[in-house]
Formats: sequence, structure tokens, C-alpha cells
Amino acid sequence: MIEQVLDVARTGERFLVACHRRPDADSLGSALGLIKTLRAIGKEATLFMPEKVPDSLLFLLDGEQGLAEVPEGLRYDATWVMDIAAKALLPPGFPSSEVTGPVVIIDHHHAHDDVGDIVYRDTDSAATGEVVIQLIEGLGLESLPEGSATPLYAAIVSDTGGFRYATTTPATLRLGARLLEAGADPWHVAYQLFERWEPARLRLLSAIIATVEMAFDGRVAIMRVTREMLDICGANDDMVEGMVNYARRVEGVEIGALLWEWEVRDAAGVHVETKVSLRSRGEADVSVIATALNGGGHRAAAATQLDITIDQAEERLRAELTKYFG
Ligand SMILES: [Mn+2]
Repeated sequence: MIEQVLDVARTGERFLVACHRRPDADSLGSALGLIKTLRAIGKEATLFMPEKVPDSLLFLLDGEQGLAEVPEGLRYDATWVMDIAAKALLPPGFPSSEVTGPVVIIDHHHAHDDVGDIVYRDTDSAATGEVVIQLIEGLGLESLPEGSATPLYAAIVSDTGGFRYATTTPATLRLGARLLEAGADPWHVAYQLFERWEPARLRLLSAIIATVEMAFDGRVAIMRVTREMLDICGANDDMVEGMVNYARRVEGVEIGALLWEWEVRDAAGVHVETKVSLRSRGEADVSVIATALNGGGHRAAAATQLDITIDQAEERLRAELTKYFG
């Protein structure tokens, strides 16, 4: 519960703050917002960032240096992980429990499995950034901590699709207004997050759109992205982020799906698995389908990753869709 989490912040002195694997704007924005908050109450807080931060999120760092690994001998009173719904989404190289101390989860997803020692999930919040503002209030801070407005605004703008999704409440908009009053620049954030595309990303969009297949009497649009398409376009995986939303744009489509060949590097070398990203226009609950495929997520946005080929993944997806639509 929130009191337990506030106690961690009050009683500890030195904290590590991490994002989920492949950080997005909500995860990184809420991590930075929390770091500024912890510092505002006199604590030491460090960002754990073992992965490359996507170019579109670099502006959030604003000089913050993340640790790619924890130096030998360092110990933390607690480690916070932001916006994480499943253990598999812990960042690579997440330190052992003797280094991290208790792991505190701050999130707004319905949990997929248990991760963390102390968990605060507010599934009514549109973004983990909103949950951080609850912590700021719970800690009794009079105003938003210095430097927290832009990352928290970016977190909320990103997870609400620019205050468009059904998760956007009057409270979300009020928080948005407070963050603007505290100095966040709406166009700067929107431009960085949504509008500064590289030419390769535009080529990739064109290639992905060319793969669209309408299924289930036009209720589903399925697209794909292969390693070959990425190569030909000169694109990288970060550029695939958000592409699934185009499948949902078609009138009559209830579920948009993107099948995505994904390279996995492990001790055995490199192999290709398939990510399946799902988006609902509103009625359909895609978390049901993702969960049936060993994944998870929200009603409107869910995903899974399967260790099978893209064609096999499409077959499994179509089988689940057949069940879902009865
Ligand atoms: Mn989120």
C-alpha cells in the first residue's frame, strides 16, 4: 500500500531507481520524477540504466547519468522499479537482492506475475507518472520537485497517447495542467516523443503498412515487421515502437496487431523470436488474448513474446482471435 512505500522513502537514505526493460517514456519519466522527489526530501537517488536510452527519450535525462552497472561494494536501502508488470521485464543485469535491498514496484498495470517485495500498483492511474505524483503528495511536498515536471509530463502524455486514450480522466488533465504550470513545455515534449522521425522510420512505416492483412471480416488488421524489412529500411527496433497503432486506425477495426521479429541474444547466441503487439479500439480486451499467449498488458494495449517463427506466431494469434470472437 502507499503508506508502506512512503515509509521506504522516508526511512532509507540511498536508493537505486530502475525502469522496465526497453524503457519507454512512462518508465523513464516516472523514474526521473521519483529521483528528483527523493532528492527533494534529502535522499540519495541514482538511475540504473543498463540499456541504451532511445534517442526520442534522451531529452528526459537532462544531464542525469545512469549507472550501467552497480560498482562493486555498493548497497542500497531499497531499489525502485517503475512501470513494471512482470518479472521478465526487469532490466538486464538487475543486481542481486543483497545489492538492491527491498525491491519496490511503482506501477499502474494489472500485474502479470509477482515481482518486488513492496508493491504499489494503482490501476486507475493512466501512467506510472501519475502514481509518482501521488507519492510527491504523500510525502507532503508543497510543490513539484525541481526538474520533475518535464519527465512526469512526458510519462503521462506518452501513456495517454497525448491525453487521447480512455484512461485519460479529469484528474489526468488536472495533473497535466499542474505540470505545465511547473514548467513542462507541451510542444517540446510532444515533438520529442511523437514527431521527430528519422527518414528510416518513415520508410519502415511504409514497409509495415504494405503488409497489412484484414481478417475476421475487417474487425482485425494484422501487420508485420521482419529483420529483413528493418535492414532494407536502415531502421532499428526502437523505430517499431508505436507502429501497431496504425493497424487500429482503419475504420471497423476492433483489434490491431503487429507481429515483430525480435532478435534475442543469450548464452546460446542470437536467435529470432516473435513479439506480438495488440491494440484495441475500445470494445475488445486485448489483454485476454495476450494472456492466452503467455503475455499481458492492459485492455487497450497488450503484448507477448513467443519463441516461434513469425508465421507460427500469426497462426497462434489467429487461433486465439477465433476463440475470442467465438
Ligand atoms: Mn506505463
